[in-house]
Amino acid sequence: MEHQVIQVEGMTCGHCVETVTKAVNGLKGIRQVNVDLDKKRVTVDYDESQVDLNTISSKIKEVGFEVPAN
Ligand SMILES: [Cu+2]
Repeated sequence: MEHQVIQVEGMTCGHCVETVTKAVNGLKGIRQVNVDLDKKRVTVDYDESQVDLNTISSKIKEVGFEVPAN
């Protein structure tokens, strides 16, 4: 199991949190998603044999948020 914290820009309210949570949860291999609106962080636990960080970041961008490259 992989544990990652992703910095996400553009989330402003509970609706954004829900959008990101649902989008990431919809990916195969995701075990847990937690969005911290104040810290602009998405914490995710996932099965690295089924999904990777790039796929998760792409999904977050797809639903309208920014994931600064690091
Ligand atoms: Cu919002």
